[in-house]
Amino acid sequence: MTVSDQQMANAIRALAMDAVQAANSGHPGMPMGMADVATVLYSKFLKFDPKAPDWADRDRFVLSAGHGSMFAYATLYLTGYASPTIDDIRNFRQLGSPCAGHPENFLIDGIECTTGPLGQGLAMAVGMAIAERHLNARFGDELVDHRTWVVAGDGCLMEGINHEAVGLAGHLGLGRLIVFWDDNRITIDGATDLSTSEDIAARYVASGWHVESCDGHDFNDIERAIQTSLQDQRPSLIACRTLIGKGSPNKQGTKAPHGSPLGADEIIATRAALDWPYPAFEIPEDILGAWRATGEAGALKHAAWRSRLAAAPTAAEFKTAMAGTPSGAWLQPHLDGLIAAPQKIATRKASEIALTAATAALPELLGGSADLTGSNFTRTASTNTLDKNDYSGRYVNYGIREFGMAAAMNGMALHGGIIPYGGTFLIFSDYCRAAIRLSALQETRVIYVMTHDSIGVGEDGPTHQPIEQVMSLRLIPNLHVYRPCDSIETAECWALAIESASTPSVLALSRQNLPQLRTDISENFSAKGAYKLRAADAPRKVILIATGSEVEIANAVADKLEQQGIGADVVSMPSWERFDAQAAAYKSELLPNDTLRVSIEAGTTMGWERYVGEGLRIGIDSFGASGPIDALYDYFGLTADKITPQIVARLGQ
Ligand SMILES: Cc1ncc(C[n+]2csc(CCOP(=O)(O)OP(=O)(O)O)c2C)c(N)n1
Ligand SMILES: [Mg+2]
Repeated sequence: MTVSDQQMANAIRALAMDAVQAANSGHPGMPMGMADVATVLYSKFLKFDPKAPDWADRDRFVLSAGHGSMFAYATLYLTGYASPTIDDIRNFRQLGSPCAGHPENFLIDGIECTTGPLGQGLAMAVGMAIAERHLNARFGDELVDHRTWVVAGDGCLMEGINHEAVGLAGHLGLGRLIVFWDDNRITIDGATDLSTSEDIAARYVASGWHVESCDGHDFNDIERAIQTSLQDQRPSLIACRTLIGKGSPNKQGTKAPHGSPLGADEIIATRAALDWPYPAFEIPEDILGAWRATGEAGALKHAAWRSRLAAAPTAAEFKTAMAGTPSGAWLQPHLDGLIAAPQKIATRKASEIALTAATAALPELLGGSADLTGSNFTRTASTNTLDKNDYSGRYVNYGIREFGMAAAMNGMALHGGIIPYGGTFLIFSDYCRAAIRLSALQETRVIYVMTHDSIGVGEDGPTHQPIEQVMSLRLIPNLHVYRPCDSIETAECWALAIESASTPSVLALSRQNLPQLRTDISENFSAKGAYKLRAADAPRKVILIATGSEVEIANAVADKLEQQGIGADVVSMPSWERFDAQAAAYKSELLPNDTLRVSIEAGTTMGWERYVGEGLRIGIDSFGASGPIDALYDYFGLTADKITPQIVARLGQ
């Protein structure tokens, strides 16, 4: 007997309701509602090879409605990926199971990105679609020719980031991006008309999208909507009218199945309604066989692609790009040039000249800025504009969309073949913090170029002066926060950010000019996170620890102390995270407990206890103020004249 689409879809429904019931936690409604769409997508359209989840030219599938994670686990299992296994699904949401509450890219190969924070999945998919077009422009249809598919819920479309992502995708004409909207008109609190009256289709059309709608429970209609979308040059939104929890006779279409198990009785009723008499976690062989067969077409395409790659003149270049192991050879000649002609420049300017060298050497670097190109200095001679007329460009004008930019960069990094970097003011890191957090969690190599990193911004005033941002970014695990003090450290930090394949980086860069303090380039000292930039002359009584623009001030303080016969080391600490990772002996030698330690950073002092203990913490614990830079540094006490007496007084106690 041939297996029907309905039976295939019901296999997803059964796995979803049974796994959530077993865990006594989870979201059965979304996978049950979208099971029919999943069946059409996987059996007729998605290009995938379950045996090769990392095949570079696979279609990307993003479950933006990450709470419906059983949708992803069920489809991956049914189509025959090695992970998850049926036992993993039995252990849904249990500690150690790759079938975590929300899909996590680092737990399962077939999961393209980590989703759950609503809206970000779709926004990452925009980045994946940019990456696909860019690499297609670079390597041609032979090697890069795939689509990006998304399942998003009402929540994903309601979030603010959706406006940024949709605006960007429409502007860039990303026609290979197809979003299924699970138009079930239900969210947690109840019907969507409790909170929205928006004409979503009209908004998408106005943003340059093609919009289609279908009955999400009619296989033919779903197929028709997809076919129509494939013909359109614009990105597509397919509004799939569905019932949340479809199949559950007493709960479908209500808020009940959104985030709770159906319950034992309702599961019995649902089995009867679906004509699914099989025990929990048992998929009849013929139905499983039909699902496994959906991967066969992709496997053939994969084999053909491999032959094309083998014959392609650009094969080596393609493999290099996808491997993500960029050469660091650009750094040394760049440093040699800086030493030969020291410059007093802002670290944002130092970043530009480092980037000029790096982007010339590394075609994987793809930059952009959230409308602050002329301030972030993120564009170089090697990075032409990427737009819908020319995807070969390497510079995206993201517009004033910090969150959208950050999420898109996550998508590009996850896609592979690209090392994305993007600029904004450090103060607006808060606008994209949720995506920075996902960079760190997902282990993506995204480089955030965040300039105007302190009160050094000057006249723009407290709205534009970061106080707590540097410190708060240091709180995020697996994020490297760099605050380099001069052009040498800036280049070193860029090199570290580029080579850190599974850690995102923030480069906090000054607006104001800073002297080149480093003379020794025998080693990338920034890699240690902190190092002795200058050793005490007189017997050492104090260790000054500073970052970024305040290293210059620490140097001036050391001069004054030495004049009084007080020896002072100056430690530059461009990265806490890297310093923390050093051996205990290195750390205790650089910052011994028995010496007065003083931190100097133009930002919140909370946290510096970690390195100075009971010592002095010089910083700013209020908002900034509007005024010329020198007046501000004086007003906030960040001058050698104001810091030195405090140290002398402390030593005299
Ligand atoms: C940014 C964010 N805010 C809130 C939540 C909590 N949350 C999870 S699902 C959900 C409702 C989503 O509704 P919808 O997308 O329509 O999903 P459905 O109920 O249809 O499955 C909410 C508020 C979240 N995961 N992410
Ligand atoms: Mg909904």
